[in-house]
Amino acid sequence: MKTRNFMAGIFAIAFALSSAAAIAQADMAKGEVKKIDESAGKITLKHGPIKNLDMDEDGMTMVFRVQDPAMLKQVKVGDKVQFQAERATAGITVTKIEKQK
Ligand SMILES: [Cu+2]
Repeated sequence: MKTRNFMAGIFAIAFALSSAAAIAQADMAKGEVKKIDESAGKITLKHGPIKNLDMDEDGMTMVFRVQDPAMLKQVKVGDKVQFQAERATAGITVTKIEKQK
C-alpha cells in the first residue's frame, strides 16, 4: 500500500512537471527588443514563432502593448528576451517578459 501511494505520488509529480514544462514551452516566445516606448506602454520586438497566437514565422518585427508599464524597465533595446503574449481587445499584449538566459 505504501509503495503504491509512493508510485502514485511519483506519477503525479512527473505529470505536473511535464505539463508545466509543456505549457511554458508553448507559451514562451523568443525575441529581441528593437524599441521601447514607455509613454505609450509599447515595445517593439523582433520575434520567433508565437504558437498561441498562430504566428509561425521567424524574424517578424511588430509592436506589442505591455500589460504593465513596469515590464518596460526590465529590458532594454538590444536585449534577447523570452516573452508571453496574448490577443486582447486592445491588441496583442505582452503579459510576461524576461531576459533570455
Ligand atoms: Cu508577429
